[in-house]
Amino acid sequence: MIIYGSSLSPFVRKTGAFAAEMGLDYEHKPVMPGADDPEFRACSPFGKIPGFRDGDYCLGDSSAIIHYLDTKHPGSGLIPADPESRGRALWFEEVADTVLVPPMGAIFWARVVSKLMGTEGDEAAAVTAETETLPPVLAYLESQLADGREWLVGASITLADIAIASPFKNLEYSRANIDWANYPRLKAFVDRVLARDSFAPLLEADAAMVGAVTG
Ligand SMILES: N[C@@H](CCC(=O)N[C@@H](CS)C(=O)NCC(=O)O)C(=O)O
Repeated sequence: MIIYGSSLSPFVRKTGAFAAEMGLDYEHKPVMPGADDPEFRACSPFGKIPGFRDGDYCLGDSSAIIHYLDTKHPGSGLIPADPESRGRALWFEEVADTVLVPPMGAIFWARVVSKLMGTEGDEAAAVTAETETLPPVLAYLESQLADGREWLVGASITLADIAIASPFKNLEYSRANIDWANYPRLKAFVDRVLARDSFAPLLEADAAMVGAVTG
């Protein structure tokens, strides 16, 4: 099983951590988005990361990969079976992919990716994301943890936790200006999820790249 893509991508991180939480071994092949490596493009025709290969079977989207793995290896509980919990887990994955990642991406591109690429970052877009787009998302997530729960859905880790925590690593790398005093439960939650062994290999792969730009 191969996951293609830069470890810096929150979508690659989500996919790798999900596979690892399932107890599955995978090989990580670092590939930049849009790379024309034919092996990667056979799995991700539009060049998005992650790409994925399981033998001759290929996929090019994190959610599709995760649902494939969950169906092929049932019983992990990472995507709960009961309808309400399942709906909530998928809801949080969608919030991560479509609501949290866009402002995170603006900040990460301006402060990290642009430096890696030697281009001018759009700092104004980063500040707008930091001050306008991101705070309501953080407030919503804090509210979802307000009853002191450990996990976003149910009594054990699910896709919801993996998906929501993943982009926060990019915000950390970007040294995003977040007043964590306003979001104490979210801060503890993110730290707890990202410290799991399932995230470790891809976070180790980040270190050299991120260290080069953030010191
Ligand atoms: N819906 C896709 C989104 C993947 C995605 O947008 N990845 C970014 C990197 S974080 C990418 O490949 N961007 C390049 C592009 O959109 O061409 C997924 O969940 O895998």
